[in-house]
Amino acid sequence: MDLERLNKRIAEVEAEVASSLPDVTTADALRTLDTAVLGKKGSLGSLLGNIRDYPGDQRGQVGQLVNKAKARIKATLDARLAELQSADIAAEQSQAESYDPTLPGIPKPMGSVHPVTAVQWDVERLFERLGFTVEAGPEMESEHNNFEALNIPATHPARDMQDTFFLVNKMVLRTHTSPVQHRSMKKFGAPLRVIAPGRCFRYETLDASHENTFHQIEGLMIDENISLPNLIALSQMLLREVMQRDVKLRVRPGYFPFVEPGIEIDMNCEICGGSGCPTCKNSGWVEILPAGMVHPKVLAAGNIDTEKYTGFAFGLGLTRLAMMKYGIRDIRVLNSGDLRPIVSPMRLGGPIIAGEGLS
Ligand code: FA5
Repeated sequence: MDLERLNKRIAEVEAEVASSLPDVTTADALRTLDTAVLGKKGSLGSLLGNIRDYPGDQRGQVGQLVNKAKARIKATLDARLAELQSADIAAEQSQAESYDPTLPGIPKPMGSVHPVTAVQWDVERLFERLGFTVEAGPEMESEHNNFEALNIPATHPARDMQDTFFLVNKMVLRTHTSPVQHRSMKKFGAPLRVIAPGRCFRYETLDASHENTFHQIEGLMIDENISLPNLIALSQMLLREVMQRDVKLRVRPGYFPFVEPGIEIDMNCEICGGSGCPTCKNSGWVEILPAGMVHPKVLAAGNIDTEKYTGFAFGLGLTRLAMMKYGIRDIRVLNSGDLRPIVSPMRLGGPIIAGEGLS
């Protein structure tokens, strides 16, 4: 290429750059153009690659022509880059100026506590005030702790009272929280005040008041001179604390191999006020708090001195109590994933939230 053609080619490259610049709107695109023109293999950069083809006395001139053109193009590209950057800053500024900090925020829905948890907390608060500790036992329990330690040997007909999910290796899904009685006696000895909330599992036919997965709270108090009236007084206190008013109770004899004597404390059905409904199986009463004086065999299995100590135990039906407190007619709502929040405890005369759909 002679010098005249070289000059022409340089002018062409500069014209191409000038015409493509308006379409270059990002720094990345500008870098691509820079490489395509000024890079070693670029439209201008490559002109220096042929410098050896020129006679020796022209090579200096060729170098100068190309390098000066390079400097001009580089200056043009830098100016475009500055333009793009200041446009970006302006865009950011105008976005920032359009932000109005006085506008109200986007409200996020609040989570709420499950009714069973809320009642569990009520019960825990009361018992902690009375000097009880809160224990937890495992949901997967040994047959021994779930039955034998509670005076229910393998052949005892009482095993049929609780439909059990049997696992392998002599383990079961605990059918009640009573195994925590045995665990606590062994762990703490006497005197002892403990409650143990937790999930229980039974192979049940489901209805408005029976679930296969439900919650109980076990209570156990062992000391000298503990008697049944202590238990009944505490039960009244417990239900008053949760319901925030006096509740009509009924006490009747009950049979559980791990207590002697055993009682059943029922509460007036809060759903129907006692007139009868599917939740209370038309009896007007809900079984809520079976209890009794701990059987000496159970105390002995927990290494408690039966000459010195007596104790009472109860197994509060926590899920049913939550139904009574919040006017939930059907127990199945509680495991259904229904996210409606608790509004307020029920007052006789009408539930505030309800498992209306299922009742
Ligand atoms: C027991 O489970 C005994 N362990 C309670 C006990 C403890 C008695 C200590 C004496 C001393 P029961 O099977 O009745 O007893 O259950 C206790 C409470 O759990 C019942 O009154 C009821 O409120 C609740 N309950 C029982 N089965 C279910 C179920 N399938 N769904 C919902 N709640 C249930």
